[in-house]
Amino acid sequence: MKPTDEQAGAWTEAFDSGKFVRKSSEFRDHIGKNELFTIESGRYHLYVSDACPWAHRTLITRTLLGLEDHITVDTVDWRMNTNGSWSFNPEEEGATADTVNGETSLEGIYNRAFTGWNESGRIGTVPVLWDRNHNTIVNNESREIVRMFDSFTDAGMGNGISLCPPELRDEIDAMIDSNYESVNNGVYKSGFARTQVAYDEAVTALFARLDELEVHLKGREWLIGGGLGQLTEADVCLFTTLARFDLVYVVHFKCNLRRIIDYPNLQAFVERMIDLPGVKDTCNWHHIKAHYFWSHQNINTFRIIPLGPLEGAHTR
Ligand SMILES: N[C@@H](CCC(=O)N[C@@H](CS)C(=O)NCC(=O)O)C(=O)O
Repeated sequence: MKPTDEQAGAWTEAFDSGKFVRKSSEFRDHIGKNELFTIESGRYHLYVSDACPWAHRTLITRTLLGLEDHITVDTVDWRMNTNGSWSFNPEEEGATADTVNGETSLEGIYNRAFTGWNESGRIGTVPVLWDRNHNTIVNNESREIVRMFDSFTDAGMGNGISLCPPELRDEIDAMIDSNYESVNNGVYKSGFARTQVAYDEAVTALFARLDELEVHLKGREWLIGGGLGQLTEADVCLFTTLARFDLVYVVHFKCNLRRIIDYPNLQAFVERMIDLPGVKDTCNWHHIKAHYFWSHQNINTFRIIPLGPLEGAHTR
């Protein structure tokens, strides 16, 4: 049975037997693979929420690849409305106006890209990759946006780093796949579960995978490659979930078998990522914490934002 939007709270996703089921992203074009969307400096724009782990992947990748001068960014307010919509609010610290289209909400962007969007009842997620030339959304799936940014490197932009070298691509994809349902989406499946069975299942799978990753990272710095490994998209995709874990998911999503700080190798991995040049500046701990506890009123009725924890990734 599908709940009404109101029952679903802040989320537009469906529920199946009490399990949270994430909807797939709507815009799936690719810069560089299609004549419409050629690789050009200054043409593409990211709309992000600093709170969102999926959007955070695109911000970190932009930074690590040195694409700040080539891809512009606007940041929504951390308050997601109860219908799941995002607003632009330049008055809020760390948030901006929509500097490209002058919209006041993200729905406005989706409506520009897809006439009738507003009437369709859909809200629109971050991240969004916008094309100034065609005035449309290229893509709103973080994993694909991250991959596209690597092709800017091939076109001679940025600092020349690749986070997805062709010879590691299959390994990277397999690692991202292995972490997606259990960890990245797993925290949401735990937090939004509507039955004990659905919750138990999600949390068990989540921690089983974290246990495996803890072993995998023993004696390594990065998830992929020989020796200590090499930094790739797989690290970025895992990091944005782990960085939010102790601050938010342990309490808000009831992911409390252990904390990341209790896993020495996972904690070292999180700290290593934060210490990479520019990454700490992409971590807006206030937006992250305030967003979840305030926005999901269906699981935190009085919007109380906890004071702790005293230590964790956010104090790095
Ligand atoms: N599959 C998408 C998921 C993006 C997503 O779910 N973003 C959330 C914020 S963390 C959102 O904008 N939710 C608003 C809504 O569902 O209405 C991706 O990886 O880009």
